[in-house]
Amino acid sequence: MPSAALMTIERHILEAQKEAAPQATGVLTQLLYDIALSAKIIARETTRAGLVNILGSADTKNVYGEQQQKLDIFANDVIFKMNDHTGRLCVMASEENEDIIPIPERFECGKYVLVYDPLDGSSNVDVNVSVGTIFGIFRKISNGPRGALEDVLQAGRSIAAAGYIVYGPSTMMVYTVGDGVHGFTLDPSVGEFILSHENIKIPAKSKYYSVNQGNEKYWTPGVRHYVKWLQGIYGEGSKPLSQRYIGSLVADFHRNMLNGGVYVYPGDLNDPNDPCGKLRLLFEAIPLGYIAEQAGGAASDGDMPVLDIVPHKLQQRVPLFIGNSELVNKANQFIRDYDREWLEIYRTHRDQQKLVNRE
Ligand code: AHM
Ligand code: MG
Repeated sequence: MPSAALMTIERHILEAQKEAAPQATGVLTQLLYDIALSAKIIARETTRAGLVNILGSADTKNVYGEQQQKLDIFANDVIFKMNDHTGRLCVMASEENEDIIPIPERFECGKYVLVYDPLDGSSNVDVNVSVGTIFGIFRKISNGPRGALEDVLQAGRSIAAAGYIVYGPSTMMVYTVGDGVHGFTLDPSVGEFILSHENIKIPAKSKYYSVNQGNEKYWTPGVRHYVKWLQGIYGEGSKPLSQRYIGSLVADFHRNMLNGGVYVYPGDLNDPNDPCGKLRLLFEAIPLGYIAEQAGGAASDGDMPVLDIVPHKLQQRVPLFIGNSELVNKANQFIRDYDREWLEIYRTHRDQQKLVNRE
């Protein structure tokens, strides 16, 4: 067994898989390694972003009507091209694409499904602030020879692996296959991700909460009370948590997972037709929710664990409370106590899948 300093991500994934599933064929291992390789290529571009003409918005908007950055398109492309021909995947879905991304007919289909947000928080690139990639891997469940929408719209409980890459002062990749959460730091001198954070656990004692306080006027009463509670305004003997908000979910989540805390992007009642907040269930909340649970934390939409929600569409949005489980449970409690009106409206949006199935 090599010392931790020599443990590359490839070796770690391989050894973890051998232990967890000795009969495994190694496909998941190779798939994770392909993602690590994509991450290195994206990292090379994010660190050079100020030097080449890749900054600034492209002339396209993404499926949410947001202006895309050129690096979004680049990262989206790298991940697709690294994975379209390997025979490991049957279908992909990206936050930047409106529909599922089929594997081109000329390539073989495999047994896994990849969902990803290629460059989360990409508006931060222009100002040289951390961004990230988020991914989740499911198993194919449809019967046809190629992958289908059904393979992508799976509840988080059936996820096989998840991870993220944070492009910060150094590049880190964090992943789980259900046996804890492990973090690797890219050593640019050798071009390898080296194990730097083994078996990460969210600290029991929290330091931080992260929320966009600028949205306060849209918050529901439950969220207002909850944030006041985090600020220690209700006493209860605890000192206030510090507020930290980068506006890059991966970076905010990463800090809170290592140092203790909770990230909050709530739903609101600004528009009753859109009570779900900003973040995406499939591309952001489910993969990070799986990591949070594996690290001993929790992830909720304010009502139930995000991993138990069955997505009914690719672009489904969801409120997100993620991090230390005590702080996440407290959010659920405030919402239950103060937000009946919001909950009723929100649940009808979230539970469309169940309604469709009942018809
Ligand atoms: P994106 O996927 O379009 O980059 O948006 C997601 C990002 C998250 O990384 C971040 O936490 C959040 O949006 C910030 O939103 P806001 O500016 O509303 O606080
Ligand atoms: Mg995103």
